Amino acid sequence: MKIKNIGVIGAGYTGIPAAILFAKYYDHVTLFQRNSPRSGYKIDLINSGKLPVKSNEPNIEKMLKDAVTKKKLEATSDFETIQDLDAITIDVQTPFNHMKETPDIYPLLDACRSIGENISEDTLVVLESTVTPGTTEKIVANTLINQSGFTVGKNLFVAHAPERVMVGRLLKNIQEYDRVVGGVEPISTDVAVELYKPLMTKGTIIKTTARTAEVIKTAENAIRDLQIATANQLALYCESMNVNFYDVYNGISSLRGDGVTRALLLPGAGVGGHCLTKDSHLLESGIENIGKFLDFPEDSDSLFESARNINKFMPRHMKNLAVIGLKKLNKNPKLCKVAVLGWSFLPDTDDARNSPTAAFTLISHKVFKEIRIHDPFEHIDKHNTIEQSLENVVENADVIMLFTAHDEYKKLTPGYLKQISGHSNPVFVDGRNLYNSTEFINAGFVYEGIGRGDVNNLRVFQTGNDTE
Ligand code: SAJ
Repeated sequence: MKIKNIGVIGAGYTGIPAAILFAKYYDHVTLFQRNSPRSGYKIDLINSGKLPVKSNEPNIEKMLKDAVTKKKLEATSDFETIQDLDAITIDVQTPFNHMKETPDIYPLLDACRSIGENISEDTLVVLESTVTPGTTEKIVANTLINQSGFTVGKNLFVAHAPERVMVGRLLKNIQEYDRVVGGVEPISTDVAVELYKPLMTKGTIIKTTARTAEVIKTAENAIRDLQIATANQLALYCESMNVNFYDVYNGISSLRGDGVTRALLLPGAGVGGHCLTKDSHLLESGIENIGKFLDFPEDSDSLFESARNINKFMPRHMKNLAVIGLKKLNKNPKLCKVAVLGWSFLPDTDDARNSPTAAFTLISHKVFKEIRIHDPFEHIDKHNTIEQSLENVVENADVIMLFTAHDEYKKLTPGYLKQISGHSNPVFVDGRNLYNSTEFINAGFVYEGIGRGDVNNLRVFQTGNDTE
């Protein structure tokens, strides 16, 4: 089957780079976007060559503009044009409804129905979004079969090829990372492999089944969440035993040899983002979805649930460190002002999905007199005001807390922070081990750092009479 015209459903972080790259190697790409109040604006923006998602990746917007100018890429909300396509990828969001403990499959179902109503014979449909194992067979293939009357493997081909795009590395990853491609049956796998082959500059294609591809994707993020949780749990132990986590980290990392590895990641103020906070839940809901029998005690938390709980605890630990620091100064937290540095969930991006800082403010607004939040990027949040003037946020702050290691925070000195706080002994809580604790302590700060059991319990150095 010759693939010439491609459709991508969903103009988001994964759909847009996919469409841009398909436009480079195929005749034409149609990027479908619901004309919804929240996202409909993207259609005109993309058709004017403008990127609706922030990316500091070089030349991605230029590639979009070129594709649009050459009429190789067009955004639309008209799903009827699907009938003219040879291949379609689905890149809609697949949120996890934490209240109901189930994946929210409505956006995916809506996309499958739109495709099923308009699809022509011999079309390939590939799900790129991250989903619960079993979804490609049970939701995507079944919906398309029921709506189109086609037969998978004969005049309809269905596969899962999970995206591995990362903030700031959207195009690079698609071309250079290995790509897992799994059909709901073998012919669909082969047809889907042909779609991705031209895009792979360095990466190779790993052929498998749709279900295995779903487990690979959700598990690779569940395992990363687990690795971070290991670091966070160990950091809490180090604080308790007056040990520096980073000394332990270096010691453990020295254990190297044939086949010996210890992939320890870093502790921090919390785990945010759209991937790690949901993918272990998606993985485990696969047991419910297609699992036959699970020989594991029903009443005990899985390893991945425990990891989620440890990572979700870290914003609370940040609050506790702030309160501990204030107590050392005999200050009542309810009379104190807190300055938070960082709202984005990762450094140097405006992406704040599942921000650990949001989790912190949720549990802290009744603990302190006032909480002000700074971030170098512009953020709109319905519950919090995020300011871009550092002086205004830190002015008169009893506590300064670092949540996100943005580049621009690296140049801040204890002297400068102390001067704009106006206090002779402010508390500093370092949530990302960004600073030199000794410099802060010698400048009169009460320093509390994640994993810093070696310095968190030092007595306060008084620099002159404390005016508070
Ligand atoms: N974090 C830590 N300690 C670490 C690493 C991260 O606390 O050692 C925190 C970060 O501060 C952030 C959260 O975890 O709040 C998530 O960080 P992340 O680096 O995992 O970034 P994500 O959420 O964008 O994860 C994505 C994933 N990519 C895809 O799903 C396609 C993940 O598979 C990648 O490994 C990750 O990017 C990456 O390595 O950049």
